[in-house]
Amino acid sequence: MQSKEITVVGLGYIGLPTAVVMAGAGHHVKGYDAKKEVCESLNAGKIHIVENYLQEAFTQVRENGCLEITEEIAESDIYVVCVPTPFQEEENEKTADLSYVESAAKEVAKVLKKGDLVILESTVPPHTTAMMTEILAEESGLKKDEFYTAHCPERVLPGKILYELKHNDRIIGAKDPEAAEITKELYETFVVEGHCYVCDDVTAELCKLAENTFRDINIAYANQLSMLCRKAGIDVFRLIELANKHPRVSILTPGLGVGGHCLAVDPWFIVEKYGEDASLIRTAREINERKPYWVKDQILKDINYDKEKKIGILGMAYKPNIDDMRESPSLALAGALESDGYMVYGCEPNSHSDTIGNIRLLSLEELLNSCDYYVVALAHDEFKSDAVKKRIMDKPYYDCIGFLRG
Ligand code: SAJ
Repeated sequence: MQSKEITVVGLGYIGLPTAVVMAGAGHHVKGYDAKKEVCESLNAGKIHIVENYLQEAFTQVRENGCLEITEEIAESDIYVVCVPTPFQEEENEKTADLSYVESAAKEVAKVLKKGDLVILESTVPPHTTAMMTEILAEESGLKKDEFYTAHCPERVLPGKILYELKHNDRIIGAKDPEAAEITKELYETFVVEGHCYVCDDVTAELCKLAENTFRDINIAYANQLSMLCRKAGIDVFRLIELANKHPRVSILTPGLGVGGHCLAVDPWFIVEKYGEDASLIRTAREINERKPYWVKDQILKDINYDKEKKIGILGMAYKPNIDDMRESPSLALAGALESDGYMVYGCEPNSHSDTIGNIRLLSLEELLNSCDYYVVALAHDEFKSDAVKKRIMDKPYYDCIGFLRG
């Protein structure tokens, strides 16, 4: 495929690295974000997220002139939509908030021409690609068969995004097989190791949700085991280690809960569509959501409900060695302790803030010096030295992740 004019809509954790990788593959990429401050920071040469090797790769494609940052959606042949799809909560039901997809489609429609291709990368409930196609047609005045649309859900792991963008297999779904083929050709220009598989749009939408739900259910199982083992008075980490010696068993690791914008969100998109038929998926989500509150109860028993005790949480992000705190179970735990009147502090070496909501953040040294009880939530590199582990074990603690074992 020759080099293309591509506009990437949304320059967050997925859109920015995708724009950089596409530009690195020789396409002329125009990155657009609705947040002015994001465009300003990028135009000043500085990326606004923490991701390994991304700053260097960004600087390189900017210097080569392959990536422009624009404050309006620029006209192109191909549009790649990478906007957030959080959930919204109404009457205890969680449903996908598709407002960003809708407004991105309306913006793209303003510049859409015959023969253009619009690819949706955001994780979405089934039938959203069809909805996006409707909006594009309505707003642009083009007929649905005068432009192409496809869904190619992102599948990359934060921390390894640049590597995984080039090495992971991709699933490309479109109602029109020609649209899927054109999208496949485009992705094959930068997916150097993985394969691109084509299918219809709804299969691609559900495939992405099924992947993250698989992981969420497996972790829910591990979290449920951790609660049972506490009752049984045995070490869940040893139990899982031994169970995993079986050639067909691979239980994941229990933790304080499941966070992030993917596993903690995507299963709800299936529950939203299929209700009771998705009861296992709902139950797993509920177990993982409840876990920080269960841990809170264990901590309170340990400190004998003493409100004079200072509780320090090691790790506030949603997983190790990143700064992303979306849906972080550490925030749920801290918030619950704080609203019950307990003194709680966090330590997050990847954040430069002094507070998160009402929770004060301390340096590792300050937290280890001032708290009476520690909660080990994440295995950040900064916590891994023997000296730090020893200082944690000198006081009472709750180790959610088996960090201090052996
Ligand atoms: N976690 C555990 N135990 C484990 C593994 C993870 O408690 O054994 C927790 C983590 O601490 C974290 C949460 O699960 O709170 C999610 O972390 P993760 O590393 O499993 O996944 P994400 O959310 O960073 O990225 C996932 C990936 N999906 C799968 O592995 C199936 C990634 O490939 C997707 O691209 C990403 O979701 C996404 O954007 O959808």
